[in-house]
Amino acid sequence: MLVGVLTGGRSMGRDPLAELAELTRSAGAEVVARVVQHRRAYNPTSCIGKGKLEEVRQRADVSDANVIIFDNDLTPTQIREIEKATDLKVLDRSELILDIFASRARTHEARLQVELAQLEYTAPRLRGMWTHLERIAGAGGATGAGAVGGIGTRGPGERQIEIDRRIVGRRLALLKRRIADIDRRRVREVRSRKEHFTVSLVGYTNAGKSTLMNALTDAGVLAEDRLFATLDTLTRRWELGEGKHVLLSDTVGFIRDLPHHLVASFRATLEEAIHADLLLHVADATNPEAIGQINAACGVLDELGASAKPTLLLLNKADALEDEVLLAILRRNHPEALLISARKGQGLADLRDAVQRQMQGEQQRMTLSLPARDGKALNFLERFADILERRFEEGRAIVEVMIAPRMLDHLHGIARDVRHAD
Ligand SMILES: Nc1nc2c(ncn2[C@@H]2O[C@H](COP(=O)(O)OP(=O)(O)OP(=O)(O)O)[C@@H](O)[C@H]2O)c(=O)[nH]1
Ligand SMILES: [Mg+2]
Repeated sequence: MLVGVLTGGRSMGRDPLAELAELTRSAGAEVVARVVQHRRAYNPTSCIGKGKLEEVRQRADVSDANVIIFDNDLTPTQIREIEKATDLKVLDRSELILDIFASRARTHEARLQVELAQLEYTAPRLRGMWTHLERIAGAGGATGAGAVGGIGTRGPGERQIEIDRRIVGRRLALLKRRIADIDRRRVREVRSRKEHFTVSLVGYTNAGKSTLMNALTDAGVLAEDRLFATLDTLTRRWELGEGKHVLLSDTVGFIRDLPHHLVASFRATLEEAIHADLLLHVADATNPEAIGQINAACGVLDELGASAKPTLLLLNKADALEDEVLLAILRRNHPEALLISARKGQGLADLRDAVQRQMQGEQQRMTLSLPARDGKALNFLERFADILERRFEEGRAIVEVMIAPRMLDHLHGIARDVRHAD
């Protein structure tokens, strides 16, 4: 059973619980009932009002629901109150997202990241429970587990609290260490691709990133109509023609109000996107919430420190567009955006041109002189720069090239004797 509380000015489009229903379906559950309440503010003790809580209890009973999912995040007190009143398990939106991530995590890295996010999210709740237990245990006069109380206040419950707290603390520290290792390895890996132009697919979950990845490369990644189908990062060569290529990465999707811990935990996975030369922001132009989703994705990029990257917006699913008005608004807000269909291959030639222009945009014209025998360096120029003219003089190759500053740095790294001849 889904419950949504619409507070103050928060309007959530036509169907306020559409996304929560999608998340629920993606988690493998079936929605049997929905309740929406308009309130000025959340009720601090039970989120919804007292009368509404009774209605929720009755509706849940009639529809045979076995879990209640709230569209907003709940405090430990609110969860306790609602569970007490309804006798059902209560989840909030963040927990539901974390649950989907946990069930989807396949790689070792993703599993560690999800566990960290889950522990970080639940630890304060456990703490809430602990203080509750502490109050019971400490009724004899002590005020906390660590306080020096009178005889008899250090009951078994209290000892358990300390043990649990230490176990969670140790596990958190271990996970953080392991993830830090992965982070460092990722950074090295990403840096080692410096001589390639890297492009990352980013955007709201279910926008069609993986479908586009498959259309552009032969990655064969899983693409399906579920939220968070992709949880890790995959990188493949994308041949642009004329011997040019870029490295294209597909990664985990974004969602509005992404649990903060999840963003932090998935930094390693998102490393590729953070360091890409170009971001392709994929948006589902058929979704009534497209505008909000584009803004939410921009918000996450901002949080990751990647909002200043060169970005190209792709309005995807052009083959299934129905809402002319929405499209007109999207085009007016983002005149530079490309309209594509990853499924039908529509607009992909334009996309390729745009990426090529972006690649060339950073190139500068210059004349270089290097030893004619340095096959490695000449080969590098053939692959990663545009050679306009080439001649040989006294054992040296004089080449006029269009080359990106990054590539020039790399050339200096692999060739011993490169001189600027202009
Ligand atoms: N009609 C239509 N459907 C599309 C298009 N591109 C993707 N889809 C569908 O949209 C759904 C989601 O596609 P994915 O490629 O898995 O989306 P994603 O952005 O990778 O999603 P996550 O990995 O979950 O973040 C799938 O059912 C796709 O078949 C398109 O151009 N047109
Ligand atoms: Mg995907």
